[in-house]
Amino acid sequence: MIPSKLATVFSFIIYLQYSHCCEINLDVVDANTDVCVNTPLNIPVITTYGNKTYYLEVNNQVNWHNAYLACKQYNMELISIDSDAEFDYIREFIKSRTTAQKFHVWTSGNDLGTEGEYKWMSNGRRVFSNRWHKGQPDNAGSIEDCIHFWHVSNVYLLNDSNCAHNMAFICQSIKKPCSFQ
Ligand SMILES: [Ca+2]
Ligand SMILES: [Ca+2]
Repeated sequence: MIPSKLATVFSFIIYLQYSHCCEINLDVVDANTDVCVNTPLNIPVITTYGNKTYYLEVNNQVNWHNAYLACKQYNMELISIDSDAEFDYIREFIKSRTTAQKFHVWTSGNDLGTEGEYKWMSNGRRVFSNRWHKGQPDNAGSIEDCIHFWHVSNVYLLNDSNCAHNMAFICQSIKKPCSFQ
């Protein structure tokens, strides 16, 4: 009888452990399968191009690593640019949202893995672009590893810069903003 009672107690303990486990797991699954993007929508900084939705953060300027993490918190990715046409669209979008001089914007492009091999962090693809500022990328001071929209004389083109600098940033997603659904 005693072993039987012990078995009952152990069964109950196992039940409690599994029921606790599974409830938590379901919550995690729900969080990861959101069908829309929860970006801060109190300012009109969202646009779409092709199947992508973009969020431009203009008020919170941060270093490249924190820009990457901030996009993750919105269930998005720091922007990758698949074509010069996409670059031109985003450049005009940035220009339409700010007249500030020297307004620089982080992308996910970087050569942090291997110096001189520029890749988009969000999809691992190599950076092929005709939209570099003249003489860029130059790895100036041997400390420039992150790519941004560089605003010089009202022209936005790409530049590699020190990842520690604080800038605006753009997140992207193939999901729609929740408020648009
Ligand atoms: Ca570099
Ligand atoms: Ca540079």
